[in-house]
Amino acid sequence: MILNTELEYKGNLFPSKIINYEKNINVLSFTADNGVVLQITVRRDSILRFRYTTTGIFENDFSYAITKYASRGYNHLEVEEETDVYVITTSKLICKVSKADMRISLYDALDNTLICEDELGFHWEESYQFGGNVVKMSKTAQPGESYYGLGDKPVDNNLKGKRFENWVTDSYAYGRDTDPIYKAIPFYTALHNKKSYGIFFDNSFRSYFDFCHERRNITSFWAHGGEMNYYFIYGPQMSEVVANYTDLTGKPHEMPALWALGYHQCKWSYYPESKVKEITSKFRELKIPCDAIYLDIDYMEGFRCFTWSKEYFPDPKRMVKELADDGFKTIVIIDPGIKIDMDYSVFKEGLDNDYFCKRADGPYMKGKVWPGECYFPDFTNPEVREWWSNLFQELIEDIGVKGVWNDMNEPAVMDVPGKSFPDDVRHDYDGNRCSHRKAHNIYGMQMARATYQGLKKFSYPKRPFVITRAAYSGTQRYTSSWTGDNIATWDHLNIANLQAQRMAMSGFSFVGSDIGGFAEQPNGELYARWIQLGIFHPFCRTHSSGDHGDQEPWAFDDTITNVVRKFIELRYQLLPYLYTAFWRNVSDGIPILKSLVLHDQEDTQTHYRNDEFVFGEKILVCPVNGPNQKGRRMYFPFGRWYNLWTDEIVTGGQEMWVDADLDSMPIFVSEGAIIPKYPIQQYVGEKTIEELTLEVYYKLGKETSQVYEDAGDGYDYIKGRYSLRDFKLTGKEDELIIQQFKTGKYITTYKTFKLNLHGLPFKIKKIEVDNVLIPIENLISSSNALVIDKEFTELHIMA
Ligand code: MIG
Repeated sequence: MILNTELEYKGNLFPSKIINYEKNINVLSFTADNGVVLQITVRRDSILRFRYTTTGIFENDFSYAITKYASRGYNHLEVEEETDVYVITTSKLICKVSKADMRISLYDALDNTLICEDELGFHWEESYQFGGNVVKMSKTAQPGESYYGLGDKPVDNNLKGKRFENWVTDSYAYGRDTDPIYKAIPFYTALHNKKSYGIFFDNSFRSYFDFCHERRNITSFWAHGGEMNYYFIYGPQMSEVVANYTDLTGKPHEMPALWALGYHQCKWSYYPESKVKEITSKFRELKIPCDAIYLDIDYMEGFRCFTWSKEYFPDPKRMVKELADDGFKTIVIIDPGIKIDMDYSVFKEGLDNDYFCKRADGPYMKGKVWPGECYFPDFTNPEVREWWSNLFQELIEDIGVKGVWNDMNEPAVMDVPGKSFPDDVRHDYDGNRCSHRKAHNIYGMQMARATYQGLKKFSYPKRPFVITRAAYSGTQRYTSSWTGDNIATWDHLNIANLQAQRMAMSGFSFVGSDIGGFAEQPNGELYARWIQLGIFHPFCRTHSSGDHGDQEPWAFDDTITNVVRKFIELRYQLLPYLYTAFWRNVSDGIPILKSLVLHDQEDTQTHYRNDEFVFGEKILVCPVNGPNQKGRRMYFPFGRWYNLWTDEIVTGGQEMWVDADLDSMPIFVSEGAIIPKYPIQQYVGEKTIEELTLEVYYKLGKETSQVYEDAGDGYDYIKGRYSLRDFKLTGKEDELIIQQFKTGKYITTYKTFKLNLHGLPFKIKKIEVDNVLIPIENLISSSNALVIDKEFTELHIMA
C-alpha cells in the first residue's frame, strides 16, 4: 500500500510556478512550468471544483456521482492578479492560487476569515506498478477543526484523528472501526470557528482520507489513480454544505411510496410459501403493523436470479397477490452473479449479447457466489443496464413484486483474497473504458441504478422501491440502503445509530440497519431497544441471518412483543411527519436525521456527541444503548424540549438524566412544534385517514412547522397534486395563534384536524377560527383537544 508518509516525500512531485492563466467564462486554467494544469470551475458562489492534470491533458470529464440536475450559476465572479497570487472572488468565497507552487487558500468572502488552506497542496507520485499517478492533496487543519461524513464508517461521529480507506467491501460481521466496509462516499464536512465547509473527492479509485492521524495538524486525501478532482463546498452552515453536496450528487429522483416508510420484516430466508404466510398472518393476528415482507436467496431456483423455486414457491403470482390483499408488499433479493448454465435464459442472453465482465486477456470474469460459478453483468455499460432493467418485467408487472433488494454488489466474490474482482477486469464505464481499479467502487451503484430503471418502468404509475448494499456518492438518487451484516450486540446498536446519522450527513438519508443484528442472536431487551432506535431511521427493517433463532417481534416474550408493537405503532402514527422529512430531503437535500453537530454547530458541546440526534426537524431522540437501563444521561441542544411521554419541559444546553424503562425511550419535541399524526394502521392504506391529529407544543414566541402530503404513491405530486401546510405558531402569555398557509392541489381525505394542545400556560376561555368565535364546547377540556375544520387560516386560542 502506498502511504502518504514523510518517508515518501522523496517520491512526491509538485507543480512548479504558474506561467500561464486563462479564463473561459467560469473555468479558470492555471498552467505550471512543469506542465501541471489546475482547472478551477466556479459552479456556484459556494462551490468550486478543482481538477489537476500532470500531463497537460485532462481525461474525458465523466462522473457517475455528479447529477445533471445539479444547480449551477453564481452571482459574482472576479479574478485579479496580484504579485504572488491570483485572487478569485465570488459572493461567498475568496480563493487564492499561489503563483509559486499552485497552493490554494480559501476565505469567507464576507468576513475574510481563513476557511481552508493547502499544506503541500496537490502533489503526486508516479506509479510504475500500475501506470498512472497516485494523486494526493494535503491541507492544514485549522485550530479546533472537526470532521464528519464519509458514508458508512462504523466509528464515532467526529472523524478527527483517524484514517480511512474507500473501497467497497463485503464485510460480514464487521465491527467498530472495521474499514473499509460496504460503501465509498468520499465526502466529508469540516467545522472550525463556527464555519463549515465540505470536500467531495470525486475519484472512484481506491482512495484514502487522513484526518490529523498521521500528522497532528494535517488532513490529506489521495487515490490510487485517476485525477485529483475535488469539489470545495462552502456553508458556512453544515446543513448548507450537506444540502449543496446532495444537490451536486443528486437528491432521490422521486418520493418513496408511503408504504416503504412502514415497517419491513426480513430474514434469510423465509421459505416455503407456508412459512411466509405464517409470518405475515402472525403480524395481523398480533396487530403489529407491517408493510413489507422479504424473500432472500432461497426463493430462487438454485439461486438463479429472476427464477422461482418450484418446490417452495409453486405459484408466486397467487402468493404475492394474497399477501398484497393482506397489505403486504413482497420484496425479493437479486444478486449480480449470473449462474453459468446454458439452459438458463438470463445467462444465455448475457452471453449472446456479450454483457458479462471480462478479464484483461479476454476470458470472462468467473467468480463463485451463491449459485456456484457465475459471470457478472457489466453494469457500467448502458446497454447492459437497459437489458437488466427489462429483466424485471415479469417479476414486477406480472407477478406483482413491489421492491427489489440488491445484495452482493460490491461485487462480492467468494473464496478469493480481496473478496471481489481482480484489478484487471475490464469495464465499459459508459464509454470510458477502464479496469476494475476505477470501476470497483461504482459497480454496485450502477447495478442499483439498472435495477431502479427496471422498477421504475414496470412499477409505473406507482413509485419504485430498491434497496442496495454497495454504494458510491450519488447512489441516493436511485435507491435506499442498509448497513450490511452487523451483529446482535449492544455496541452494534450504537454503530447502527452512528451509521444512520453519518449516511444522512453524507447525502444518503434513506438508510437503516438490520434491526436486532444480522449475525448472532439478540435477547429480547436488545431487540426492543434496537426497534426503538430503528423506528427513527428512515428505513426500518428487521433482518437476521436466521441461523441463530427467530427474530420476529414475537420471538421473545409478551413484554417484548408489547414494547415492539408500541414503537412500531408510534412510527405509523408519525408517518406524515416522516413523509414531510422525506419531502424536504427529496426537494432540498435536507438530511432526514441530523446529528447534533448538524443541528447546532455553534454549540461546541455538539462536536463530539454521538448518541442523540434530531429526527426530521423537531424531534430529538436518544437510544438507550445498554442492558438493564432505567434511563440514561443525554445532552439537550439549546432550546426547550417537551418530553414526549410526560410533557415535562427540559431546557437545553445541558446534559441530563432521562427515565426510560424498557417500554420507553428518551424522545423530546422542540417547543413550538406542530407534529402531524395518522391513526395507527396495520399497513399503509389500511384506513382512510378521517382526521389529522396535530400535536401542538406551546411556545412563548414564534415557530414554523410543515406538513407535506400527497397520494402516497404515483407521480401526480409532480404535477402539483400535493398538499403542503405551513403552520406558523405564535405563543403569547394569554393567547396561542396558529396560522395556516396551504399550497398544492391535492385534496386530503380528512376534513378536520384534531389539535392536542400541550403546555398551554393558561385556561382556555375563547376560541376564534378565521375571526369567528366558536362555541367553547368544541374543546375537549379534559385533554385540551380541539377539533376544527382543516381549511382554517387563522386560529386564536385565548385566555
Ligand atoms: O453471503 O442473501 O448482507 O442481508 O441475508 C450472504 C443472504 C449474502 C448478505 C446480506 C444479507 C443476506 C445474505 N447475503
